Amino acid sequence: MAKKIVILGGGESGYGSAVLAKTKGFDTFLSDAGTIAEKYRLALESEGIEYEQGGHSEERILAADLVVKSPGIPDKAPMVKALRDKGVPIVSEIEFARPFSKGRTLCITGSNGKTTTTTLTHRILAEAGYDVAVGGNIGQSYALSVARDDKEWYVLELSSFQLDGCVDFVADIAVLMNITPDHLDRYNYVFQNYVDSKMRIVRGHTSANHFVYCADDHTIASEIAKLNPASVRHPFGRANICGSVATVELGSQRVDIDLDRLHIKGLHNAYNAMAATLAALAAGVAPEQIERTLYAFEGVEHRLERVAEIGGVEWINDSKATNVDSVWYALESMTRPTVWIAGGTDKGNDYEPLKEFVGTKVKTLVCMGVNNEKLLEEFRGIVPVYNTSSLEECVKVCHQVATRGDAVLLSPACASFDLFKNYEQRGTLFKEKVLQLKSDENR
Ligand code: UMA
Ligand code: ADP
Repeated sequence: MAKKIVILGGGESGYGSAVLAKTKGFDTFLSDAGTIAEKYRLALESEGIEYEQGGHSEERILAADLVVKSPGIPDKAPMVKALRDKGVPIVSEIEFARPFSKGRTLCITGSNGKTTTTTLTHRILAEAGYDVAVGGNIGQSYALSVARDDKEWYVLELSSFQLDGCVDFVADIAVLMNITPDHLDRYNYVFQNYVDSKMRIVRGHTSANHFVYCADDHTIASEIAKLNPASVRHPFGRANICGSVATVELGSQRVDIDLDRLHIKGLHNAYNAMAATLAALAAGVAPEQIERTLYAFEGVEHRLERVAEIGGVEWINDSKATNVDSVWYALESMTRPTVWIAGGTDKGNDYEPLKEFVGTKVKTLVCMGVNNEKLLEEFRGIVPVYNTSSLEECVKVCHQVATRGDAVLLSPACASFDLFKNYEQRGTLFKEKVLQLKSDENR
């Protein structure tokens, strides 16, 4: 009899897992506690995959041989607890899909910089002619790609939630960008639990595996000290940078990255470029090929994205900066006096690290959110602070206070859910408003 697989969650991850399970001949059932988005529901129906929504049929799910859990479902969900009590194995989509793929995996994790580094690394491999797909916490799920069109290489962005459900999965090449507090609600508010999750990126490593990591990150440094020297290690950091050149080496290969020639700016992007370069070298890409892609890469939307220059003021969209650490790097990279837009749904932020830039690089703070009290209290008295509660009002104020030579930077340090659907919508609407302003000014 076919093994019974139950998939919990019917989003991108669950849908991909269900297609893969069905393709591989398992008795497949997908269960979603909420409402399955129409595009996935219709796709499940056309694939002939049995599903339920609006609740979990406990008896049927507890009878599974294996459960594949979507990353957004927390361990404290009652269904997950019941499965654990009964001893039913629960894995992530990444763990489930791995054995069905012939491809090698280049996996990137960290609290910040994952998407930029993943996108850049994928592009380097693709432009070098590799048979490669990108996936994981970005774009199409890994499982769906394995089911439909298995590749020789996968560049995977992995979240801590995805790493949590990995048991035997080994990343052929692992990249760890940094570890700073994030998603602590999923880790009992214990930072070390989150750190342990991120360090799973090197689980099972032997001397056949590569580990690329940022040596400047204190948390990573102390975790490295606890590891057996299993994988081949490739640290990168400020020590690699001399003037405007970052030099990285792997074996006999060397790449001198001219930071002035990169479109992506700032120390954090120097880190991202070094990480992508080392990972690509570990995958066997030639230095000249890496350099070609590095200097052509324009960055990813909503990450320090230049929108327009209006009356000598540069407008920048960094809507994806939803925590304090990412904003620290955004402000660090600013070369003009900056009108900084921050605010949204606060995630228990400690704004202290940002104070070194307020009054120096930041000349004015414009808060944008339903409740800006915490930000107002933190920064009032250091620089002029404005309180706005809509995008329209915010852009209008920024336009009034910014003068020729300034930059206006949307880098919110907060989630977007108070005024927007998600960070993409916040960034897209911001760009629309700025471009509207530009066309009004040109009239
Ligand atoms: N659901 C349940 N029970 C629950 C909670 C949710 O059944 O207790 C159902 C919902 O009703 C919904 C489905 O689960 O239908 C959604 O599952 P999901 O939240 O895991 O989301 P997916 O669409 O499957 O997307 C997930 C990742 N989402 C999260 O980790 C929250 C996507 O990362 C990832 O791209 C995708 O799998 C493919 O692997 C997104 C993300 O926000 C981009 N990631 C976080 C981040 O980057 O900060 C970690
Ligand atoms: P992630 O996928 O981990 O969220 P992104 O590449 O999407 O990372 O970048 C998110 C935000 O973090 C961006 O707004 C950017 O300003 C900042 N950022 C990018 N790379 C780094 C890095 N290496 N270290 C710290 N912050 C970064």
